[in-house]
Amino acid sequence: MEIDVFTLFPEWFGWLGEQRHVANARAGGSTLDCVNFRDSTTLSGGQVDDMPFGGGAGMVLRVDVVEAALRARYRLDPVALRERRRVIALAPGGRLLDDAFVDELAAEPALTLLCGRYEGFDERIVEHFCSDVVSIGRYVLAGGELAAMVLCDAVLRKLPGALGDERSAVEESFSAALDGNPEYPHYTRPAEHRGWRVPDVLLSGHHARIEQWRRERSRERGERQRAERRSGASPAE
Ligand code: 6GU
Repeated sequence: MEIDVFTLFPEWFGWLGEQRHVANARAGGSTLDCVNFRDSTTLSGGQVDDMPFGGGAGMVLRVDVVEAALRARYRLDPVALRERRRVIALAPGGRLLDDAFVDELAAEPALTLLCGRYEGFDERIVEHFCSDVVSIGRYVLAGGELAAMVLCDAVLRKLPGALGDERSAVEESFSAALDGNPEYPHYTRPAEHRGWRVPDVLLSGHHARIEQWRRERSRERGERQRAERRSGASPAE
């Protein structure tokens, strides 16, 4: 997997690169590179954004600046780029990232992530250069960088060898192995703390019963989540 992140704050991604699963993914041949929009802008003073036509608060990332950055990186008209690799704008109104979408992206050979700041992107960037617009939730962040890091974290940990133990990414929350339900509860030592006991079945050594207990707890949690959504605790997607 080759991931290029276009941002005004490439140094923020240093932290992400230090995470073990990201380092493991890199050791396995994946790349995570950052490109600063400012490095290729032809505007004076490193300008990358401008005031919105029609008025309003905030600044908008310019289409010519993004075009120059994509051209410099790929030596290609960016209109043709999205036929070759997923080009993803991070924006709060985009397609919600969930486990199935993460799997879809993890199967791609290459991703390009565009992080907007301020009021976001000139719409022509999305319309002509992007294959997708992705959001990590129905709330607004000050910029796309944290969302891009969330996406990279979630995608890179799915790659073979990223996690120490290959089973970790198979039977986990929202995976097909758990029918899309959240993960079952985990316990470790001590077996009792302040009278709070670990469920006996987990100490029994009886693998079939443990498996059945975990599936039941996972299904229960899923049912509770769905009931909460129906009752308006959070909107159904
Ligand atoms: Cl992808 N960007 C911004 N700015 N805010 C968000 C988001 C993305 N996803 C949720 N909120």
